Amino acid sequence: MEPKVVSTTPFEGQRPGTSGLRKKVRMFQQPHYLENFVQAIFDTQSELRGGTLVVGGDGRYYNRQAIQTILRMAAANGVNRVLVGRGGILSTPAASCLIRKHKTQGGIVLSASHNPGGPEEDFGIKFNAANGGPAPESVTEAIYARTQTIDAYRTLEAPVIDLDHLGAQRLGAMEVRVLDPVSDYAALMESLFDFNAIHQLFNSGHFRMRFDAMHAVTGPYAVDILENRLGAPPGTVMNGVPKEDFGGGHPDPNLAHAHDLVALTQGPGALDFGAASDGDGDRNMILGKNFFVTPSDSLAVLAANAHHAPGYKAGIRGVARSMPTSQAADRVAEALGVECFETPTGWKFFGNLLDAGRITLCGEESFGTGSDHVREKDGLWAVLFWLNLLAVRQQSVSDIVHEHWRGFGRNYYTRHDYEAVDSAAAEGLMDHLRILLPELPGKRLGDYQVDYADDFAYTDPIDGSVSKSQGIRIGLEGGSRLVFRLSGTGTQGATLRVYLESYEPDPARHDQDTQEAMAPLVLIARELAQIEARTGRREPDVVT
Ligand code: VG1
Ligand code: CO
Repeated sequence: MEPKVVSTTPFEGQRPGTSGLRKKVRMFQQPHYLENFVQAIFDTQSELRGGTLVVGGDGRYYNRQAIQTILRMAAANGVNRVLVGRGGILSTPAASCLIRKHKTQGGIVLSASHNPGGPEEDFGIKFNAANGGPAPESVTEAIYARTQTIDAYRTLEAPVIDLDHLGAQRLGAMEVRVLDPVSDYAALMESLFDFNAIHQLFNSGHFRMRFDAMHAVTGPYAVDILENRLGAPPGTVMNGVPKEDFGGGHPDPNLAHAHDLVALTQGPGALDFGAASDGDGDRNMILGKNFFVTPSDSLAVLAANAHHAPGYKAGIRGVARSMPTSQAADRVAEALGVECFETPTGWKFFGNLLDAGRITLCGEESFGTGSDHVREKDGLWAVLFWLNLLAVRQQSVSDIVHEHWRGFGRNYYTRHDYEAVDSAAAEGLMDHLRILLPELPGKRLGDYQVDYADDFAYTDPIDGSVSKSQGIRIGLEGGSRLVFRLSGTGTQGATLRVYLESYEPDPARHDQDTQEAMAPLVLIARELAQIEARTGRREPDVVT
């Protein structure tokens, strides 16, 4: 098994986006496409030579083939050992957990997260560093730069590695160890949450829940943790068998895509609790009986109640949220007297703050919540945190959130997505907003006066790196906000995201319908950005 060197030429557009390189499967299947990107990782991350690498993915179409390619290339590039999840399966948070627990030099995670899977759909790859987190921009930029000059990659001629049986195998001089993808992760969860209290809640006879794994990676994790370890009745996990095409759906846990689960929490006979996770297991949706918890509120409620979970009983050090996430968590941080950070979209921006011990909890409006236990957002972790809270507080989801609003006020929140918009039109819309920015402060928009308007830039408080143009932020009097940005995870045209937030301190006004409460702001956003004129779209494709 001699390493061989294969000549290649660069592909355009291999710059990682919000979370790795995501493209259509067909793109990845072109000869040398995946190989070039993987070689760029090995060429720029020299500590992998002689080191240990974690490899796994969300099980989508092309996962197994990509893993075989990566294993052969890892062996040819002098990696000493690869830890891979059985069947090639690792949820994103479990990959992060393994990197940290086994102190590896990094990991390669294969996923396009919430995007659909299948031969005509999406695939993705990203590199996580030794802290378990997505590589920071300095690293992703170095990888990208390498893809633009690459002229060869190294691989081995070797038989296919058996990924379906636990144990060690050799590939040239490298060891491939196939691990149970669930056990280390489940043990970590058990160390953070009160499993006895949750067990009792399941046994109380008056608590019914479902977890929707959406035919994606969390199925095996949820069955093991919820049903086997915590004693939830069999069938609690729905759509629990991972499929290469996620059963044809979008594995995106939101009100639009997890409609079956949402229906189970509504009307007569509604469940007490519903939860779902996404393709790679890092997102979560939390539902109560006839009640939806916005991800922004979820972060705020968890921050305010963290001391109820054993892993956080000493309290939290600080909180961070992505810029478009509502400011609900800021109020909690203020009340607790801890720091609060506003970062650009994408989990990679939380890594330094977590490593430095400045924050314990962090979250994004896009159904992402997490803590310093790993360096990725973590879907099942959030679900277990909520179950821990419900078990300890003995209240319904709705009661807990209403009580939270009474104490802190309510941040009404909605996100409107316009998908597969013409890229030039979307860029034009953002440029138009950028030109408007200087004249906005002090101006009236509908009933609101503009406090500030900027193109969000972030200086990392730990390493001083600067990230510019992270979205248009328009702050209105009274704490309301409009935010506009273009997605960095889409694979077709551009996706315009419009994020709207309105603050309501008065408890008498905490039970309005969200879309009704937000309607005036929605109109302002549409007009200001000239959405219909510039994109031809009257209505958003997805409202969450
Ligand atoms: C989206 C979300 C962002 C999230 C990212 C990756 O990015 O908005 O908050 O971190 O997806 O999540 P964008 O650039 O499309 O808005 V996941 O679960 O797809 O890894
Ligand atoms: Co995801």
